Amino acid sequence: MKKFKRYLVTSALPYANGPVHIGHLAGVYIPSDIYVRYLRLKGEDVLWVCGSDEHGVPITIKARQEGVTPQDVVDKYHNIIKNAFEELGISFDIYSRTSSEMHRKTASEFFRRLYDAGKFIEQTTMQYYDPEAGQFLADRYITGTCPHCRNERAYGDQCEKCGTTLNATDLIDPRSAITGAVPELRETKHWFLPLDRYEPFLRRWILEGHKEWKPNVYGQCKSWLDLGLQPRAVSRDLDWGIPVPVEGAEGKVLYVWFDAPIGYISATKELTPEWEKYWKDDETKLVHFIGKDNIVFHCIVFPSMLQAHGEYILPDNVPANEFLNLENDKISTSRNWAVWLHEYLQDFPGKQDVLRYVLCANAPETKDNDFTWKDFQARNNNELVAILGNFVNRALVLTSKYFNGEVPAAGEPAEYDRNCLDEVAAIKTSLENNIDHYRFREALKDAMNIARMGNKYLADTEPWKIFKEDPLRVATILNTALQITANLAIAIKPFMPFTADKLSGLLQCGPLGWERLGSDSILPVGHRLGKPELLFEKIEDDVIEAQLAKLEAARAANLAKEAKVEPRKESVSFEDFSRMDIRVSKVVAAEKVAKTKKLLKLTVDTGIDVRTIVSGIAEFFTPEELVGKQVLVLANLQPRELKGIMSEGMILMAEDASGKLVAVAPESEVKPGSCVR
Ligand code: B3M
Ligand code: ZN
Repeated sequence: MKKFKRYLVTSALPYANGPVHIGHLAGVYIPSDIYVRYLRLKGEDVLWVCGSDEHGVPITIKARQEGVTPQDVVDKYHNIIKNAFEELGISFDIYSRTSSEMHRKTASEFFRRLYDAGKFIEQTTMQYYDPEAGQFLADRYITGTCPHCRNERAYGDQCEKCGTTLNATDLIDPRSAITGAVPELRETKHWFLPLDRYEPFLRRWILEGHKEWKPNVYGQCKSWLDLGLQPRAVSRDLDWGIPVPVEGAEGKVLYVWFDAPIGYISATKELTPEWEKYWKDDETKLVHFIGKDNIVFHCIVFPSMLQAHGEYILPDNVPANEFLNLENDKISTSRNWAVWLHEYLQDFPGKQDVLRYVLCANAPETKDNDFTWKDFQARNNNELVAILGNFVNRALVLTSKYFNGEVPAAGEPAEYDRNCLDEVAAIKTSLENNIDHYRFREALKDAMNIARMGNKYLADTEPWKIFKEDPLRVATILNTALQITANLAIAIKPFMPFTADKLSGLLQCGPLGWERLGSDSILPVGHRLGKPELLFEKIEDDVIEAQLAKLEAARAANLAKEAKVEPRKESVSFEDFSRMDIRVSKVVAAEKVAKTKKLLKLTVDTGIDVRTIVSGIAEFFTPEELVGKQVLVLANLQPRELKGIMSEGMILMAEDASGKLVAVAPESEVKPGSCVR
């Protein structure tokens, strides 16, 4: 591996159109935080930049929905996101935003330089225009019927029902989502980055030069390149964004995916006057942490922009992760199917590291993974409490009990003691190798293996059984266990910084640098330890059930909202169901109930008998059209009196969200009295 002088780490800029959820964390922010904390512990020169992505159509849509300005939207979410990251210990050197003046200036200059050097092509294309709103429509602002699945609510860029990528002009019956008007096609001029011209460079740089990239990243790049690249528009007709800095571009802004990655540069500029060292020197290792949906922008588009510019370095690696699902379903902001970071922090105060641990242990590094609350609970209880917490607690409590909380002097070490301490040094090598190669799950396992080993060591040596007859041996065992504990305080630090600090506090040892990891004598003899305290606590079932109930509520609300249907009712047993006596019946007579608007008095032949049923359907059916019709009747409903008439049963009807009723009947003529089950 090439040795670099310094590091510049970037993490995808979250869209400020909603809060951050566990999918973002597991995919991008937790791995990058681990990576950067590790580099810092090693004393490397590293900068880590991030910020909110505040342009783009989704933000204007959100603003319209909420009746506020786009600036209001980004102000709101920028703050929520920034604060939540901070509380989780995500340790960016700067968390900036793309609505900043510095960014406007940087992105404009970038565009202008490419423009002046003739790196863009200008093209006039036909685009949908809303004559009522007086503006061109972004693809997301056009809805219509999907030509593939006939979904009537498809968008101009995608049908969310069948997942097909669409062009706005593919839609049947297109409508403007702003005014509902029928859009018309009009000419509009845009600037395009001719990606096809960068193909040879990209092939050389990625396909030949970066075979070490993760297979999912390399594979995606290869298939893009093999498909052949097309020029890509870098401007849009929109009134939210960075104005295209050339004459005759009124009403046009930079495409969000053009300006957003430049945000990494703007943020670095804001952070340090020495920013150029990090962006323009080959001895800087640039690493982009992203999710898989951003691969093409970071591996193909942005590098082509950088190449076109000419002064900047290219990323050394782009360790993109796959997606995290939640309880077996795709995480979705619009469907509120997510665990939101700011809500987690409220619901689980002080448990930042539990989330950090679970999301790293279960990170979607090579394939999509699933987060479940049961797994969250199990990992907390069986791993953090039972392994890490338990070992540390035993070592500290025993030392406090037998040696007054002072590190005892070790006698002659047994082979087992030696092996354990040697093992820590071996684990360090593996852990470093894993982090260096972006394998954070494995690295976390390595760190936890130190605790596993410590636990086993105490269980095998049983110091509590031999203290009376051999206190010297116990002194050696506890010295060893405490050295292992101190090693743990270092090894877990990139992953669980809060716990590492707490543990250092319990050990009263101050901050320990990475170079101490693997040492057998971190804590000197006679060193006074703090009072033992538990590092983790068990998470009980009711806490998990409350989270599951929250998700269930989101699911029900979605069903009701999206499909305009009632949420599912509570389960019934088969026995409950079979107690209903539902019969095909025939209406033999019908008349209006006097002085009512809604009621009809029906005489029906249920096959068992001919009876009277009063039904609230007069607004939807005339008596005449009902006579002779087959209907379904709940025949064993307790009779009740309505307007002085005894009603013996109920006619079953389908009712839509608007309250409209439609009769339900067998498809063909069936003998009255036939059962429905
Ligand atoms: N905001 C997309 C996303 O959050 C986008 C990343 C920009 S990184 C320059 O998935
Ligand atoms: Zn479709």
